Amino acid sequence: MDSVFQYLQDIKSKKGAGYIVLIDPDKKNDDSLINQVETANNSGVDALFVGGSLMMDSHHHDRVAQIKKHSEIPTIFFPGGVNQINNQYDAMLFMSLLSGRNPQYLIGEQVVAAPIVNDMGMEVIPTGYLLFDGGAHSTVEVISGTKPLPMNRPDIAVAHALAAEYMGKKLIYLEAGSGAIEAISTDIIRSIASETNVPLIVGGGIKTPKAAQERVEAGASFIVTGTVLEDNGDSNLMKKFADAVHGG
Ligand code: 1GP
Repeated sequence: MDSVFQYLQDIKSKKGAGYIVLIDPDKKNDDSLINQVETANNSGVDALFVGGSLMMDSHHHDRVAQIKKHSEIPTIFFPGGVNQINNQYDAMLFMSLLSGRNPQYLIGEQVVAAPIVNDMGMEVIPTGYLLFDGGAHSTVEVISGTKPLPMNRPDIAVAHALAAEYMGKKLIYLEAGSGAIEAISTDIIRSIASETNVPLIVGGGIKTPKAAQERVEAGASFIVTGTVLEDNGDSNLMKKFADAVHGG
């Protein structure tokens, strides 16, 4: 593989869009972690994102090692903070929380992380992260101390996405927050996709394959699901999501 970013671009051009499963290496998922990774290996999932905003015990790095050991697809660090960096990953989203006005998450964490990442030689994918109001106070909203963007203002959303593009971001993550009541609206996705050229990752509160497919049709390049797969009785759900995202 040339690079994980190239791999993601190839997925987009070959399949139309990519399906990514978010695995939160937190205590609450301890029992289901390996099962989630093995199901992803066998369900047509294109990559894993690994990360979370809050860790409720000290075993984060052990769980990441387990995930990496079992994963047969690219495992990408989705950082909640500099304390979560380790050298297990194939690449990381080097994110800046551009929807917020908290300097710690715009540049502070990044400056602390950069020399560590450089020393590890990890691939970085510059990513603009835009948090929207998905109707539930998300953990990232609380931890980052930032206000999410309103879901009913495509003009504000487009302005942020254009700024991300002009700042050189290679991906833009439209986030409704893990466990959101409302996923990113198709209006917001359509508005941003028509004004920018950066591939859009869309996640937060996507609960059905149909909702995923609608977001791809609106212009999403990558769909992320996490919560809906945790403790889910339907062992085929990941495959159903993958098929929907890939236009099956
Ligand atoms: C959160 O976008 C991801 O960062 C996934 O959200 O857990 O709601 O699927 P869900």
